[in-house]
Amino acid sequence: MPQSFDLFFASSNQHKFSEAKKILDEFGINLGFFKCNLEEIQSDSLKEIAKHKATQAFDKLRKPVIVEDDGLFIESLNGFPGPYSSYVFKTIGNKGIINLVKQKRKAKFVSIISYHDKYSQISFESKVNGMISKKISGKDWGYDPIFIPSKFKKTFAQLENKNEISHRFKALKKFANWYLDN
Ligand code: ITT
Repeated sequence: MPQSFDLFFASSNQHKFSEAKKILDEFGINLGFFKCNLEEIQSDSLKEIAKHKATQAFDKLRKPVIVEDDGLFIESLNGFPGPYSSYVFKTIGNKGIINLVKQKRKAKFVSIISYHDKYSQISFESKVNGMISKKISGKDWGYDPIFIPSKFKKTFAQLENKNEISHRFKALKKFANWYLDN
């Protein structure tokens, strides 16, 4: 029997979907994967990028959908790579970031979740503060091997409980509370 989903997560990134699915399962929300490449507009605002991705995803799918836009903001680099995190990861990667960050290592990971259905569009934002590690440590996915959340000594890639403390978890929790209320 085909599975019925409450809503879909539109993304090209399997890691993001897998984490989001586990998180929303805990809220009793059954998330399906709509694997696709969404165009990212150039903007200083993650929220504007996420909203644009949500509109595109809904236009393609015509079903309730969420998208997520993330950014790693490094304080000593005036917030770089921020909204350009995806491009910077593909070009200079974690090694390049480590080479750029010398003394001041403070950073934050931000997540925007944008929901879109026939009637509405709404976005939720959350962040996790932390720092850029001195070396690449742990499992290879995105910036996880170089981001150490505050109050921890290990990178996201080394932590068992990333999914309980991450930017994604916090933004999805806000979304789930709204979704279940509506
Ligand atoms: P979409 O198709 O959903 O846009 P994406 O991989 O381009 O997928 P983003 O623009 O939201 O996703 O992410 C910006 C970059 O940050 C990208 O290189 C991601 O791999 C990385 N990233 C996002 N969340 C992450 C996380 O929890 N841990 C490590 N890296 C992450």
